[in-house]
Amino acid sequence: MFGSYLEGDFGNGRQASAFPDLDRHQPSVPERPLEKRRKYRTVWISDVHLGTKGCNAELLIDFLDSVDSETMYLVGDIIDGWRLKKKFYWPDAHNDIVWRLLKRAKRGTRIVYIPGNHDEMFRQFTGMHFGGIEIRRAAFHDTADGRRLMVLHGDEFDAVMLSHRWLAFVGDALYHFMMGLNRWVNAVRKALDLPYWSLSKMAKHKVKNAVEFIGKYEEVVARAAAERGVDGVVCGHIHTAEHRMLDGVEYWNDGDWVEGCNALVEHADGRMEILNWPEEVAKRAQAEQQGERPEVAEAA
Ligand SMILES: [Mn+2]
Repeated sequence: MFGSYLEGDFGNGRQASAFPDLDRHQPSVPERPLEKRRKYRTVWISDVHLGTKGCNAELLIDFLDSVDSETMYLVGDIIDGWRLKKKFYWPDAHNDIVWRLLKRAKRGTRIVYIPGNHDEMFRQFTGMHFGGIEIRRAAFHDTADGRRLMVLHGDEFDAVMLSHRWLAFVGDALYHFMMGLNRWVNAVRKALDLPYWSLSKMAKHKVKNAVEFIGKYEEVVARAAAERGVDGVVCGHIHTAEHRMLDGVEYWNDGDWVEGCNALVEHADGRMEILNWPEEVAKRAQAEQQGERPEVAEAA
């Protein structure tokens, strides 16, 4: 009866086709078939920054359509609330990603979402479930070979690294604000007959120390993991995919989907690997060019 109402003539010459398609549930980029996906035990991704132009949605969609896992950790900064608050930006591709994550949870993948600092608005939902997705402040993951890993976004350590805290803001609007402040500071200095002093130049000089900063960050995170008595730690936040052993503690960073486009995966036997998705796409294209059937390549 309801169906005939939707499909019927409204009596005013308007056909029901003008009615929105209430059954539409497909993403704008159609999902690729499930059978050809690589299977992993666990997948970790973070720093996707949905809601910003920086997010590499196309590559992430390709990744999600190529890979499946029993468990998936979303290690923070998935949605960039900071930028969205300033300027609303939400292309269809970003819905396609959310659609794929919800669909994956529905199909049975255990998804644990650990909000980061850019999506800290979701931290208030810690302990709750959303479309089958568990929201946690941090998690402990047991690998197939019996290692225990602490999983967290990693902004927790910004406070420990106070002297470098400004780095969290570089590349963001605050950097521009800082340059504005620079002009203001110098107007005051000029009025006081003091020489020009460049705040942004100092910041740029500090960027050169980024390598040193990253190294120090990794040590701080690994030390915190050691104090917790775990075998290792998985985090994101600094947009630098990495695997290091620090005083017997494994440090893993799953990178980001803004520049690097990396994911961390665990194979069935517990072996872990950082995937660089642009490289994986290039390898796939090369294999296709050589006329290899992907099924054959997979079986090899
Ligand atoms: Mn972050």
